[in-house]
Amino acid sequence: MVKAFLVSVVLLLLAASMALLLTDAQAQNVRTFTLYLNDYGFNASRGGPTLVVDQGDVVRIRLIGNGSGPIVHDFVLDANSPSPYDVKSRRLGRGQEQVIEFVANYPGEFKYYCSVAPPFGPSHRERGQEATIVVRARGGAERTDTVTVQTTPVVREGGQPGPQGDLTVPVVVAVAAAAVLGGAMIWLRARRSRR
Ligand SMILES: [Cu+2]
Repeated sequence: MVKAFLVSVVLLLLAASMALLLTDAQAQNVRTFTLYLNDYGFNASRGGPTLVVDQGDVVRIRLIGNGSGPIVHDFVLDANSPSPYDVKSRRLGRGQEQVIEFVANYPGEFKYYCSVAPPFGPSHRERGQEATIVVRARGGAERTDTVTVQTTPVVREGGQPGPQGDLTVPVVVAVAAAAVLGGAMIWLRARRSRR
């Protein structure tokens, strides 16, 4: 009986520590921004806000197409910025949305811009559709892992953005439930064998 109780306690502690580990792995900051893709700026008719994040942050940007008529815009942070990043959204028309996400692994100050350029006349960037992202360096070794870019599907106006892929709560609940169930089974078996 006492043994069974101890086993359940150990299992519960195990579940708790796993939960802590999971939380720690996700302690990475998520920085969320919303940018309206206007003609010819971000949240503005020229230029855009300076996005400030810390190295290692997850940068999550909700992009909302807001061009006039058939004009589309995008969000690009790549070699042409210039930068070590390779982030490129879809080209969004008015009312279309996309959430892009990447890890700000490289510190520095870079330009993000719209890469749309009509067959003639100035490109959107030449019209002023660019702004600055600052990635403040964190102490310690510089990270050089590959930048990961995740994007949700384009959602039409009035639609709902795709579900966020945060599994912390379901995983913790599942592990805790398994521990409790395991403990109960061991306890039941111990009780039965005593009879
Ligand atoms: Cu544009």
